[in-house]
Amino acid sequence: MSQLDSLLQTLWDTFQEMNPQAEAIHQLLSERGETVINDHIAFRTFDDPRVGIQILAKPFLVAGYKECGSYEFPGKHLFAKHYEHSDEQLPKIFISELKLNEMSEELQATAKTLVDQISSHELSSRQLCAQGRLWDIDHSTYSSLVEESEYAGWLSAFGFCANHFTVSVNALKSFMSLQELNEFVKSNGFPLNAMGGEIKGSPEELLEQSSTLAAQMDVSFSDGTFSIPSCYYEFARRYEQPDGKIFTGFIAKSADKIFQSTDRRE
Ligand code: OOG
Ligand code: NI
Repeated sequence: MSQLDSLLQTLWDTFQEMNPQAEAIHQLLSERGETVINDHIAFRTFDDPRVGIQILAKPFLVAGYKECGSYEFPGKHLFAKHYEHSDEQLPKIFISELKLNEMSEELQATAKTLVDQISSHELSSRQLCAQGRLWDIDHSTYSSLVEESEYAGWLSAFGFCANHFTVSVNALKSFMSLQELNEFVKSNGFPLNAMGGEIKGSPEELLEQSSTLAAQMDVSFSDGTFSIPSCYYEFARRYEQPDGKIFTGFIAKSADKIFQSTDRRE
């Protein structure tokens, strides 16, 4: 098994543990005779140069991935890049980072204390993106982060892991549309993120996406265990460009709503 294959396997195993719903949906699709191909995998980080996008991207670049698109999310203070491999069976990689200098002094200071706790050994690990949470944090610190930025809160609780895997709807044989897959997912008891409509994007935009709402997970903080939103599963259908090639990028307006799949719900 190549280093990349084993990294992808580790990320998938951790993701399934964090979101048993994804495992269940994957299983249901397999039982229908589908072979699930991942369209992309997404990661989150801070733009601190010790852990920024470039650092998380390392194992993918080493494995031959190339940087392709970049995206801005002004309302959420996020920046993102995506990477592609010439082997189209390999998932695209989407990595976003929180622009710390646009955040409050308190949030910046907290982020620094979290990153300061990562050992130099861990920082130099080529596979930082799969190391999980490398710091201690208490629930009240998480709560103050999440008040300012849901993204910062999520990252502080889970650290470095796949935030979601994404089923390629194009590769499914028994679903004619994303709508049909959404109905299948919902009828099996898994609610979808309805923010901005269940389907984000359109055939004209060359990408349609939907996602489950992140599963609640018990997370241990230094002052106790609390149930908070963890990872989600995404579904993406891509369309051909006028030149006949399939669109491989992302749509910032849609992604902006997909991020909200990990928001807290009352
Ligand atoms: C990423 C959200 C954006 C997409 O496919 O547009 C995204 C995240 O939640 O970290 O994955
Ligand atoms: Ni995604």
